[in-house]
Amino acid sequence: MAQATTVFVLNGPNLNLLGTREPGIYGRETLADVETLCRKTAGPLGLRIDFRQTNHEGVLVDWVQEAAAQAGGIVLNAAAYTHTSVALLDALRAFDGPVIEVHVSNVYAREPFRHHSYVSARADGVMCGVGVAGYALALEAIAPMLDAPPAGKTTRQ
Ligand code: CA2
Repeated sequence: MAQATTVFVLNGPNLNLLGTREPGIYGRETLADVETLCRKTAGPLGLRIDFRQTNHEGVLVDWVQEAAAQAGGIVLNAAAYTHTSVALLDALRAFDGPVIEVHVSNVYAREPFRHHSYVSARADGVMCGVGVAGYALALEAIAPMLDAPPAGKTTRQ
């Protein structure tokens, strides 16, 4: 049985390197800092978070399927799989709860291949280009969606 107040915070490939390289694009915070931020943000919102990172596409798919049984919502930074993975989109389409897509960098100010997101086709909202604060904002956005459908929507497509 899915726990409505549990949110899976899922991170894709190379995000384990956050804070170690390319600070001009991704800042200096590490993924451990992001997890701490998420936990601090989730507490007052009454959310329990399950924070994970993988470098493997199929593992992300497995986790989205697991979320269907265990979580009310998903905050997802799919990293490079954002721009390539139909498999991830298909998995997200089988998930009934709210999904917020996060990107640390402003992907629209970067290379053209980062301008398309498969995840966005299913996401209820997108946080992009505000640094790791986007994770906290995503949790604030998803909290009220866990009890009610997203504004303007009666059913998900
Ligand atoms: O801006 C984001 O959060 C991205 O999802 C990060 C991905 C990138 O492929 C997306 O286009 C945008 C890359 C994550 C890799 O992060 C690194 C951090 C430090 C050093 C190397 C990679």
